[in-house]
Amino acid sequence: MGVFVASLLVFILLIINSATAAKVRHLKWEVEYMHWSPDGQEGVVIAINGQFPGPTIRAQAGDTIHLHLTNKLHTEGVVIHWHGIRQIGTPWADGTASISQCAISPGEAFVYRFKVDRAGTYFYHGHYGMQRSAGLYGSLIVDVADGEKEKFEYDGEFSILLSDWWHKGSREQEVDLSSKPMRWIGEPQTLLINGRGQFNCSLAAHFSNSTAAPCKLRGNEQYAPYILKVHPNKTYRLRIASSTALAALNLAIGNHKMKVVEADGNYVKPFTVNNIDVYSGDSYSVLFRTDQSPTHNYWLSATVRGREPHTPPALAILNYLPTSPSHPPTSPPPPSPPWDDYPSSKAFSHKILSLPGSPQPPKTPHRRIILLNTQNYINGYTKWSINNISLTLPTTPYLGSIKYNITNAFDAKSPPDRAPPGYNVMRPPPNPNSTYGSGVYVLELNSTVDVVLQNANALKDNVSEIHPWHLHGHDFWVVGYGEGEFKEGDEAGFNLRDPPYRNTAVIFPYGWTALRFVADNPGVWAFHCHIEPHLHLGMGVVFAEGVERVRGIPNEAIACGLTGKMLMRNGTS
Ligand SMILES: [Cu+2]
Repeated sequence: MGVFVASLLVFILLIINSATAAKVRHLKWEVEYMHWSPDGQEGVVIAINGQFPGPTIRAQAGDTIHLHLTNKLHTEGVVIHWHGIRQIGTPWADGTASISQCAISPGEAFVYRFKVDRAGTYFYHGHYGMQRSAGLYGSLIVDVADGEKEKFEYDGEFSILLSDWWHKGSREQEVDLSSKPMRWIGEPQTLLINGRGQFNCSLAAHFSNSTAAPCKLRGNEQYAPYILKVHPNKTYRLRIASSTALAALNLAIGNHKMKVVEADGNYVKPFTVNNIDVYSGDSYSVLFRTDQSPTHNYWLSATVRGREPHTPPALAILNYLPTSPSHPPTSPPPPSPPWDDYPSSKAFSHKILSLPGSPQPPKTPHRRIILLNTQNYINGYTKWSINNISLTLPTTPYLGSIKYNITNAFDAKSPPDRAPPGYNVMRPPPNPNSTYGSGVYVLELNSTVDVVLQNANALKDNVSEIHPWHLHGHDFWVVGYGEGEFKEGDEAGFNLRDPPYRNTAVIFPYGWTALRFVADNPGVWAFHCHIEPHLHLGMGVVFAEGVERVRGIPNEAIACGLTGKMLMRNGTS
């Protein structure tokens, strides 16, 4: 009898377990340079397992990713950041060089082990130097757990990762940016959809009055367009993420409307648009209905936004089956708003609100940090600064130096919570000089923090750019946008009812954006402009909270700099 009850119990436990068991997904990656032709002109990309873009990671909410990464770049370190994954309890797996870990040395390996706790559309990318520009990125898609359902229905899905591509290599770009005077990288040669674009030829040459020659493609080229094969009268989910180094984009599907349903892994109140703005670091899901004539094909196009474009649109083809995909669309690529139509960009951002039932922001913050974004000079070098400090990352990762109380690893003084009073954000800086810094904003664990990102005029008169800011380790509520300078009292207008919950938010020229988040994830977290050359020139800050509570930092994550020496002294390395 006892044996029977016991085996019955085991049987029941097995059933319960198999129904809810989250899986561990084992992946083995090798990262190396490879010749590739993303746009018809051969260059080198950073590839993963011989693929560009890197392999798509697909998992279910609650799964653990166990990823063994070997760096085969030979002469440079590497790390990978899992963009949108909060790394709750695993801050050392966030993949930020100098912040969460040491760069993985050539020839060495590192295991990224972390939980994907929430369904959504994410991506991953290099977070060391300018390796994202070199093509180190891929998609990360988390489906709902078994037995769970999405809050919208669809018959099929596609995933597109947007990026921008330069013919000059990222190492040379890095030297250009760090030179005196700075040599700006300029606009990208090509925009890529899933790593594919066309330089020097156009798929839509027969529509435009440009001189671009028509592309002569067989379809198997590395730069042949991505094709979305659809059946008529169905609803499709299109997952969109942008890992561009620079370009803000606007995406449209000819003759088709899109219903926005997800942003950065969170549900939003659905709304329908003809085109969607996608900033670097953003991810979205949209639904579209294949309700157009099935004997035609249509364009999916991405165009540059917010900077005067010198780059042709990226094109993919929406192919209605059984029509042949080589049958060119009969209408021109969909129109997009002019690059400097900021009112329409703002209107789009303001439409993004959380779905009822989403996490709600605390009603009042414990602390407000105002981050003034300025362009500056330091000894003649062009930099970006936050409250007059241009971020320079230390050699010892903060996570280790803070956890083990190692002094002198970074600036002991915390950066200021606001810029000097009286700064005129509408004019170039009166004193353009700035300083380097590596200080940390130490946040009280579980406190509610408001961050106001304040845009300003750059060094040149009448120039203020869009900056998409991305927070690691948390989502934040985007509680407000405003024009000009943020003033005491503006918080009365914050949206605390249905603000979107996201990890990336944009500041518009001469404006401010207010975010609220709860510092509830012990670790050290980057918060920075997602434009890679801007971050490279110092446009970021570092937050830390509850680091004393962090347990289980793998030695390999901190075996460099002063923490490396500490491990050697302790005989643990
Ligand atoms: Cu920026």
